[in-house]
Amino acid sequence: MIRYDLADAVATVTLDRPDAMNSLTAELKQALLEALRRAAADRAVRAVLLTGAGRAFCAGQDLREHAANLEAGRGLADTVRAHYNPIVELIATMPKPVVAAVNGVAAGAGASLAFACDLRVASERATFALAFAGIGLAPDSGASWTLPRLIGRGRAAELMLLGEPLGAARALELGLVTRVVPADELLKNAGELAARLASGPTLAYAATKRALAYASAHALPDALAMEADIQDRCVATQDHLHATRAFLAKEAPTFDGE
Ligand code: T3D
Repeated sequence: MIRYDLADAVATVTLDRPDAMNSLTAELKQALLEALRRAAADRAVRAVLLTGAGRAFCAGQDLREHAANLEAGRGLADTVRAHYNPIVELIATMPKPVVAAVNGVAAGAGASLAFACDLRVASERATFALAFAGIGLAPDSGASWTLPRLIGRGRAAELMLLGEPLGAARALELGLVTRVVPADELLKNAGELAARLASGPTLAYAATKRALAYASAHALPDALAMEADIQDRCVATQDHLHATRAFLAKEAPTFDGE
């Protein structure tokens, strides 16, 4: 259900349930959470790539399992709190960059997973569908937090209320994705981007994620104070010292992530 591959300091986590468009059962969500925890904790991993097998990135909640829960009177079976929330929080806060390689449709919570990542590379075949309202639900898995921050409240409200799918080209226009590439080049392209990040200043990237998250919910004086604290830590890293020396020596910097 989940494939986990580590190469060149990049952990590639693949949702691998293509017959059901990588829709999320409780078992798959638990496996995804464990794979992400493994990647977050492993110092050998300096970037993460999240993608889907087959023609979908992720079709969101498995609606067959969901229907069975409804019929049995279990409602959501606590999956939002037990699975979706910790998955999204971990993607957003793990101290290393996470890149989504969006290979096909990303619907409902599948779209939310992509939005939680730091960067999104989309195949020309990718679509994003805020499918929640279509089945009488509100956005979850962080979409109400991430999407307005990515494309603005007005656009986010339109996508969420109307639920119409958004193609890759339009997603690029809106700034929802970093780049759009031919389908057969997606993994190579997104993999190269993840590898580039994995050879960068990992601690500074972690600090950048923290600063962005903090600043999005605080006033300027607080954000300035946080930047000062964060910079105190970055300035003490080996990567900063070596990169500064490399600049003065007119050499390309190399970063060890320390
Ligand atoms: O716990 C909770 O439930 C709360 C949390 C909710 C979070 C959410 O994610 S809510 C949103 C859930 N997702 C959706 O509403 C999307 C449902 N799927 C679709 O709208 C369409 O399938 C797609 C737009 C994703 C793709 O359309 P298309 O025409 O390319 O493919 P298809 O023929 O509809 O689907 C192919 C197969 O995948 C099909 O199975 P079959 O008939 O060949 O055996 C279809 O049933 C299956 N599939 C697609 N999405 C899901 C799914 N099976 C289970 N759950 C799905 N979400």
